[in-house]
Amino acid sequence: SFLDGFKNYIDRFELVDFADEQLKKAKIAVLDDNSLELMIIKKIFELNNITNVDYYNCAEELLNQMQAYSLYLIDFVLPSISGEQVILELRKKYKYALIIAISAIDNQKIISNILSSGADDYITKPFNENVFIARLKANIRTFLLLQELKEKNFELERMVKIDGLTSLYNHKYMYERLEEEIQRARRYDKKLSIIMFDIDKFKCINDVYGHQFGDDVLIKISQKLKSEIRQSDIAGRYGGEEFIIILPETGLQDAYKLAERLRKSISNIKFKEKNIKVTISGGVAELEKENALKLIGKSDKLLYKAKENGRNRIEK
Ligand code: GH3
Ligand code: MG
Ligand code: MG
Ligand code: MG
Repeated sequence: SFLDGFKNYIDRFELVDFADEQLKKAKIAVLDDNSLELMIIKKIFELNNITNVDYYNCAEELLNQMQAYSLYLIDFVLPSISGEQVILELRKKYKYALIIAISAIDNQKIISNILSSGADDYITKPFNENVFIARLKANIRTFLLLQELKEKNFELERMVKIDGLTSLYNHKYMYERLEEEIQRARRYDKKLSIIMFDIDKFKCINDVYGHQFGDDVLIKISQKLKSEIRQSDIAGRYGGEEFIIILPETGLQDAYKLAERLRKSISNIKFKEKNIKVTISGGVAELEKENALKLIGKSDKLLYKAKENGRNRIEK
């Protein structure tokens, strides 16, 4: 693809050079039934040091081979199958390929068909070498910008639901997800439990060993948490040093077992340099008739009961 060495290409000046480089590296397929036309294109590419190109004079041959190209140049007027058909087929298979049609000049009907078939652009014959190459580069630039926006958007979507320190889900996500999971549990008549836990005497840990060490404790506990739960369980950082786990299709007893296992394994975490033991207290609640807020309240009350009963324990 055109994504090699991807960085901040919203900078349009850098983008020009990068698109030039990408065109030289790209895997390109050219389809034209006229071998003279193919030779002309080959000549233009060679003069511009663009060498990673395969040439096809038969549409079926291109469509039947397995490898994907970054850029397709497709002659629109072909003997056995329409260029439109070829482009539609390619587009179905390669959503993110750049597809550019080649067509004879001045045929408005053909040009409108080309663009409607899903081609990204068209270049008219006879070719002017400079226009031909410039047109390809311009298309690659647009393509790269779109790729970058897509990547950024993906990262933003991740950021709004993930806690930056621990990489667990954040409060907002956990609350919304709990509402969804409750609906799902009701709809399919399944059990659902949650575990809420809080680090014991965490203020002391911060005060004695420093805030930085406190952050490390939060990270280590989160890693342990992730390694102990199943794929279908959902773990989040609900507040400063408070965590919540949603356990779909899990009843109170199994949730309690998991919470106990977690409590023990967290108390066994070794912290380099500091020979300390960090413990948690937790509350486990199973869904009955309540909504998300009430279910969280139920586990929170049990968590405080665990604190009252001496900490380093789970209540259900
Ligand atoms: P308890 O056993 O009753 O839970 O005592 P505790 O000291 O853990 O409870 P408290 O709520 O008094 O203290 C929580 C502390 O967690 C206070 C706050 O400074 C600390 N904290 C919250 N978020 C963070 C964080 O992101 N990093 C660090 N290092 N500390 C945090
Ligand atoms: Mg032709
Ligand atoms: Mg605490
Ligand atoms: Mg707390």
